[in-house]
Amino acid sequence: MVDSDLPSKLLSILSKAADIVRGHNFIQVYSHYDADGITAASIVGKALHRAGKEYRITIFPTLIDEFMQIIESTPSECVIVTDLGASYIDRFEKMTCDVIVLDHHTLRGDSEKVCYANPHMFGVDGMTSGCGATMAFLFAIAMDERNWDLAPLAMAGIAGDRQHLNGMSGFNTFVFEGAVDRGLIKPMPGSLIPVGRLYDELLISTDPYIRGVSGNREGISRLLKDAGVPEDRDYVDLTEEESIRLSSLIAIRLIQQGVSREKLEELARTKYYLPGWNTDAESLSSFLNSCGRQNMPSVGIGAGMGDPDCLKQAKELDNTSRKQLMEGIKVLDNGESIIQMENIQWFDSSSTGFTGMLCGTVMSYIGDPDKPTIGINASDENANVSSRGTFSQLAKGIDLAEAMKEGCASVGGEGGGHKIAAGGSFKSEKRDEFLKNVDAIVGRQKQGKSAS
Ligand SMILES: [Mn+2]
Repeated sequence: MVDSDLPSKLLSILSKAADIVRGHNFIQVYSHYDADGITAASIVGKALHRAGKEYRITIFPTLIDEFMQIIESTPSECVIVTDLGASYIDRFEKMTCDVIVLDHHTLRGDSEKVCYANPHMFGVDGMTSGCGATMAFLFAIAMDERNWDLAPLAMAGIAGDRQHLNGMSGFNTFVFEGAVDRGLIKPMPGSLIPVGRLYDELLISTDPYIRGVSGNREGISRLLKDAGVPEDRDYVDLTEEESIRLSSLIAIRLIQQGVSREKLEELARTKYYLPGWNTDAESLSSFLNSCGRQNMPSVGIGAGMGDPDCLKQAKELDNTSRKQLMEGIKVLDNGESIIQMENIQWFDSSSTGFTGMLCGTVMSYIGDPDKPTIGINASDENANVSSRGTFSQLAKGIDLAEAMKEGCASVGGEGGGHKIAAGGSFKSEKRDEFLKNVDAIVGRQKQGKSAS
């Protein structure tokens, strides 16, 4: 694939962004704290470093009014916003400095004044076919062709936003094919078996979450014994027969658990090995994600920009958070913690955090596959809400970006995101009212579809 496969309007926006940056000595970068946001910021940081620019990177957990005010009061004459910003274009327009926004969230409007690139502007789906890191990467290669070596980071961002699940599409294809041609990414066949030392991985892996096995020492020993696989085996050392026996047993257990065909196919997805990082894109994304979640995004940025000590620390943070996530899931998998409403199901994550990640696991492995899952952390004055759906729910008319936007607004909060995964915040005391409203909104969305 060559540049001509990208829309010419996008190329002109990106080259304008590159020109703007070349005209400044110092650039302030703002990004999101998840794996996509951290890879996007690392890519931009590397590109700025190579261009001899001074820069500063600030990471936000989400873009709300309070953080928007911080951005608006920046003394910097040039600002780059990655993996955030789509909802605030009108406010960026009013800023007097140069503003570049590289985002992929739901488009609320274009801009004359802000140098803004979003896949949705070009008929490319920002939920599946171009993420924050993709847009940051396209900007980086517009700055300098040498930045192609940052493609593995973009791939980790793509994996972080789960845009690799159904294969590469849209702008991601451009990044992927160019990186494969350059030997920077090597696709590997998929498997239900977690990568790494099997016993250890089964103890902390939640994708798949195998009921009675994952996080359960006895269960793991029994599964490995039934499959005739020694406990100290590593994924890469499995014989073909061991691999077939083990993946068959895992598949049977997941089917008994009620896991959808959609999810099983997703689990057997292609993995993307990154030779320069000696790991795969999903694992790198998990390392960086854990840094953001544990309030150490700077470690993630350091790791993303290639610092070996930061990468080591990121791996340790990842191990810790995967253990905590497993504990959170085991608590939810007791049959009572997930509360069923007419059109949605929800759980309280106030004591554990990890709201979004728990939401994804509940949706795939524990909850009712027909209802969107909502997780609410109301441990502070302001509650954080996450929601996850499935592609088959979207086909029935459900749109969680709209449901979160409308539901949060109905109780004086703010929300948004993607149709399949969205979130927001509102005053914790409004929790029950919010749930009642979202239940009604999702009900209306389903009715709208069946009526049309
Ligand atoms: Mn993103």
